[in-house]
Amino acid sequence: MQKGLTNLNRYLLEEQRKYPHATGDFTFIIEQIAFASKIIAREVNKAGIVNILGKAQSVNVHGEDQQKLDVYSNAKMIEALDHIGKLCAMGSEECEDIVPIPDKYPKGKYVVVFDPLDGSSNIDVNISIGTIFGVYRAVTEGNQGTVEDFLQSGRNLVASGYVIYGSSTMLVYTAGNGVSGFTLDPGVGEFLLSHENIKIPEKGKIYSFNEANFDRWTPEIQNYVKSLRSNKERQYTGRYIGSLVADFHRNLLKGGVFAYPGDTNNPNGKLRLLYEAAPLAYIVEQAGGAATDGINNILDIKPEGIHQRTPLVIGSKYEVELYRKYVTGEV
Ligand code: AHM
Ligand code: MG
Repeated sequence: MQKGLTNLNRYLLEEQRKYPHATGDFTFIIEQIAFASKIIAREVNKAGIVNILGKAQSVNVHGEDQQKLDVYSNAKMIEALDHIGKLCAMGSEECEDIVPIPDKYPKGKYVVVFDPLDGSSNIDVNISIGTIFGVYRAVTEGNQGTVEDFLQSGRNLVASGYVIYGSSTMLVYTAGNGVSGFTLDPGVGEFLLSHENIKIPEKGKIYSFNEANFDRWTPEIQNYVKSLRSNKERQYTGRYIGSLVADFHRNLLKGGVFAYPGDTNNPNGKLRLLYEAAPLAYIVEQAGGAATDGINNILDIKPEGIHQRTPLVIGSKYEVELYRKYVTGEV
């Protein structure tokens, strides 16, 4: 497809035509997510000016401070998706329970999961943040949407993606046919195809961990990090923003590994399987990379609860596989 002239809608339409039985439901869902992300991008960009930065009065279900833009972004994602008749429920990192579709609207066969604004603690300091999303087919009968519909492994994802609000706003997306990136042209308000068939390098030179947690990691994880630091053939460099979408996006394009392992304080790490780890794992796998919790492929883990956390090691195949080998004692 021709770069620059292909907007997201055209791309989705052309993809849809490859599947004669496709109804367009799915295309509509992605378009609405993109729409919500443009509204979020606008607010993120003007946050400093209109003085809406700062913490809201509420704390989310994980006991973390919510920023006002979290609340706002969550509301916009729900508003963009609740009325379209394609979903039977939504799941958000910011909501304790699954989000039902209001009775007044028709229901559909999909469920959408999202972290509406990841890395929100970085908002005040002008660091790139992002929205992460995943789309599953509902598995339960009827169209009410139950928790069961969300407790699916990442293997069942129909699509996933993220939007990074950075020096430009970009939407990166897969529906199982490779990974494509679209950059928002603010002049026309359209996402334009800018990165076709994104592939992550097989090996990278970047590692991204919060090394302040080093003393709380297991000796196996410590040894893995030491092996990267002392690697003679490849001079690794450490890059850690502390904003998952930004760290992931850089490593996807440049190669490398991001890890948020478990530690003695938080055995399952910090990141959520459903809203963060699985959607990004699907992207990375489609780009030729890998994601593990140390033992299992992230995409094979079936969540037991919608807010379940998981250790996450994600990026280039070589570094992720090496991590698994260290943790399982193979090296
Ligand atoms: P959030 O979902 O509450 O915004 O937290 C997730 C963020 C990720 O973006 C980032 O990778 C991680 O927290 C950083 O954690 P830490 O500050 O412990 O290194
Ligand atoms: Mg998050």
